[in-house]
Amino acid sequence: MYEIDGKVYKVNTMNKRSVGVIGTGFIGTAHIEALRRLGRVEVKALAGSSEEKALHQAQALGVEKAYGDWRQLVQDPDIDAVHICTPNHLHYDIAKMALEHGKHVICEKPLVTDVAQGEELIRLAAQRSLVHAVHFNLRYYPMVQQVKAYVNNNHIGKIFSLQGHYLQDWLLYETDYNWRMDTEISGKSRAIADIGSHLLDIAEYVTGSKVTHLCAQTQVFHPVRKKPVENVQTFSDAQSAPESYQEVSVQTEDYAAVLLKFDNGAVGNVTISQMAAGRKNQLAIELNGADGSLAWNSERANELWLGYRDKPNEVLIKDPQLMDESVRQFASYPGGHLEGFPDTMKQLFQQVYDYMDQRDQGNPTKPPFPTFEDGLREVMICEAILKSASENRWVEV
Ligand code: SOE
Repeated sequence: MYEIDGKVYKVNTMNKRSVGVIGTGFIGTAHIEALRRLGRVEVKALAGSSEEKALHQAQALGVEKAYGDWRQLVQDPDIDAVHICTPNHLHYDIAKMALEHGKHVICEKPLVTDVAQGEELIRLAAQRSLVHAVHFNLRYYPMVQQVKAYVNNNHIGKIFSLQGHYLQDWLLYETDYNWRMDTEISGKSRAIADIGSHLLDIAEYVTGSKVTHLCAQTQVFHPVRKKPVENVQTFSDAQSAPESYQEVSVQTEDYAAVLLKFDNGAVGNVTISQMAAGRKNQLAIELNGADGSLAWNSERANELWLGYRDKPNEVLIKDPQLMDESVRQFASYPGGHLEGFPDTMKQLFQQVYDYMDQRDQGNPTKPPFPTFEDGLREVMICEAILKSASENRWVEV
């Protein structure tokens, strides 16, 4: 209790929302860290693919409850919201059961592995009035928000074209392996669903327009890979000895190149690859408009390039004071204090948990964060890309 100018204040540390995180890999850990930065949320439970893994992780991160089966977490009456950070094939079953048990759901991308599943989850969440979000966190880089603000206030005029890429190199060698190679676990698409979905989400988000038609080519550069006998973590640098490999065939794409048409008349092209040596994890996007251009990439996340025909180009360095007022909230630190990947997650979760509070107080607005509708949108675009590539023609989205 505090008394200031005769008024009594009490910090409420009791009514924290209880959250459960399913998945003990790199992204599950990142969710837990980001959630803890919110203050108003308590990560009460985690679930892993075995009791041993869950216990180990709970111990390492100081989480009270550890479950070796996600169903136990989803049925735990103490849990209000569930974060799904598992391999893709489990997203639908977990989200469905969580919604049926009245939990809000925050799910990793891709939301599901086919459109019908996504539609069902959206119906279910609406019936139960539950909050649903998809982890398109890359929207929340402060400079991506600033791109959107520049587009909204017409800084670069009518947009003619968009170009972008999402490139990684962690799957370059035939000896690189991850569960994402397995169609049963990852779904029919790999590079597009895994990283292309972020890029296409940002493309539609910042331009405020939708892709209507696309024409794609996809490529599997290593149709046979050497799978280590031991399980490998995402982005693991562990090198196994050759005798511990087994050869497996891989059907999902390492690469995709896609031509796009947008409903505002703009056109675009994007390249997605998980086999681009030297590109660790680079999402880049450029918009070319009638009055200027904007370019940003995630490996120089705090810089935004502005290009002009008739005056010198500029680089805006992230600084809340210099950002559009409408998006300053997405930069938590002053200029010169770099923000990155973990901050994007904090910003997304901040909006999701604010929204839950607003709803509880009876003030529902339109969710400002990516929802299951946005998740489904990317699944549809992904299916269209695969269809276009296999039929060798333009398709409608
Ligand atoms: C692996 O490709 C991965 O972790 C993606 O799943 C994430 O969404 C991306 O942020 C980084 O790369």
